[in-house]
Amino acid sequence: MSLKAKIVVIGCGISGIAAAHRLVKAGYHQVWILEATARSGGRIKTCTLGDNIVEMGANWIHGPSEKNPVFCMARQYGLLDPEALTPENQAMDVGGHPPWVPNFFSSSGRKLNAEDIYPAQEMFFELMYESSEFESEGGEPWASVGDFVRSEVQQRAAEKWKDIDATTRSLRLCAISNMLKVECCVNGTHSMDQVGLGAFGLYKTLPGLDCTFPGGYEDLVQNLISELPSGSVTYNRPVRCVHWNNTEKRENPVMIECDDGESITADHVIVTVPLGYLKKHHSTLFRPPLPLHKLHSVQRLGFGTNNKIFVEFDSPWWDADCEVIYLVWEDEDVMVDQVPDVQRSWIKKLFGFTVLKPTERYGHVMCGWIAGHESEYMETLSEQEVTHTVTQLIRRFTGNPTIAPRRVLRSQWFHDPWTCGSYSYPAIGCSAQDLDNMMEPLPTKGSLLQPLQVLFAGEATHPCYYSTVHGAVLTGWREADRLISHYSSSISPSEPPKSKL
Ligand code: 6YU
Repeated sequence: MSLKAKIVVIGCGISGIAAAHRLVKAGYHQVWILEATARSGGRIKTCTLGDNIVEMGANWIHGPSEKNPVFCMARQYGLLDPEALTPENQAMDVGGHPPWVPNFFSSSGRKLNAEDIYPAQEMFFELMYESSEFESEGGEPWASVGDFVRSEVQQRAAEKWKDIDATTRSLRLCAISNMLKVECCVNGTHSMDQVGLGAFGLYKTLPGLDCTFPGGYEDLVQNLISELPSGSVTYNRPVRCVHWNNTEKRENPVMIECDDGESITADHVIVTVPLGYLKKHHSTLFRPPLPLHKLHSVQRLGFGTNNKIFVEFDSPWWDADCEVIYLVWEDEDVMVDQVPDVQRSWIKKLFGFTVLKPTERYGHVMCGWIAGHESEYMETLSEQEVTHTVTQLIRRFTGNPTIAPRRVLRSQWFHDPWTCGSYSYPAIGCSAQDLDNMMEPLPTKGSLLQPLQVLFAGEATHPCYYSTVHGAVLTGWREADRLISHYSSSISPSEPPKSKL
């Protein structure tokens, strides 16, 4: 009888799809997804640049190994290259920092000797590792990861690099600024000064060398959607308000009000909208409003912007084995990851480019990465302005005034009205409790009201894999399982009434 429960999922990103998929597989046949846009996938978004496939959102399977559900599904659907499937690839544990072959260029147009920079990289990785230890150790000597890094580099550099020449030493400090900008992209934050030192270690990595989907990340989405009954997803149907504890229609405790005026009743709703959207719209999205402790966690958790700028060339200007290009500004030896005048020099926040590999598949395409307010400003510029600024940047750093991109394409996640940024991070003042609060269903425990009216999934509700696709999938499954076990443990489940969407 419980299989007749009417369940509405808000959002057709991977967490919403995973939730619906799990429920349908368990035999629930009144499961519907309401999606604001005309497409499935949310922050998984595969596009094309000329003949090339490019990912505007999620790019890699982070930690492709047995415990990663994205890896397991992708393997099952036959979506991965053979190298990604090898036991060696799955066993590689790189702690979230893939060992890419770098090229370093400086703002005076020089290709730098990587050997000069490696000691700075080594020190920085050590500090990242140490930053992640405070969560389990308790206590935090500094409020943010940025503060900790700056203070420790100053001390350690004074000791370890005391015998090296001033120019190399200054260059290494400039390289640390570059690495902080990389971390801003990884963490999806404006500045590492906003990432809580004590909470940084909440994020956990999985073994496995990151891999991509040769046919595009959306292949995973399409495979899962094809296993849902047709008509399960309603597109272009933004939800305006979730009325829970809906006393007027007692048989269905939840009433979902859509932007187009349509109202849909349900026994349960699984909300998977991004944290950025929640931050902006929580006050109108829920009636009654979210309980204070949940609302405070929505406000405390960080949700920043990380954008990509894809650039295609006729021929490469980087080494054949190069996998990442770092751009080191020689005036940044004070270890900064924020640009003072965003409008004039937003491009200084772009840390560099990853090179799309293999070349036979992608041609000569690189992906520029830029986080924070500078990235949000970049979104407001025309594609021509972005192309012009990126071209000037590359010419300056290579010292080659003739380099010209063939095509440029950038993402605009901050101005996407249904996402409002890229992904979540543990901001200063956050703790594991905030992620617990995020995933807590409504009404909250102890209430005598009908349970599990509103459930919460989505990347920002995972206790340790937030900001990832695998984290999002696991939260969708978690909330589906919560409902499945609720009904299977009920002694006499009440049959929800028949109703049509
Ligand atoms: C990963 C990666 N990756 C790059 C960039 C981005 C992200 N991620 P969705 O938003 O997908 O779905 C919600 C839906 O709801 C959506 O369709 C909306 O339209 C809809 N909606 C909203 N409002 C609505 C309403 N009112 N009514 C109806 N519908 C509504 N993850 O694993 N590998 O390489 C990257 C990357 C540029 C933007 C990523 C990556 C993040 C994932 O994309 C993201 O988590 C999931 O897709 C989210 O799915 P969802 O279902 O929750 O929401 C220490 C420490 C370090 C911490 N970080 C380290 C990890 C770094 C993460 N790295 C990311 C890097 C890249 C490159």
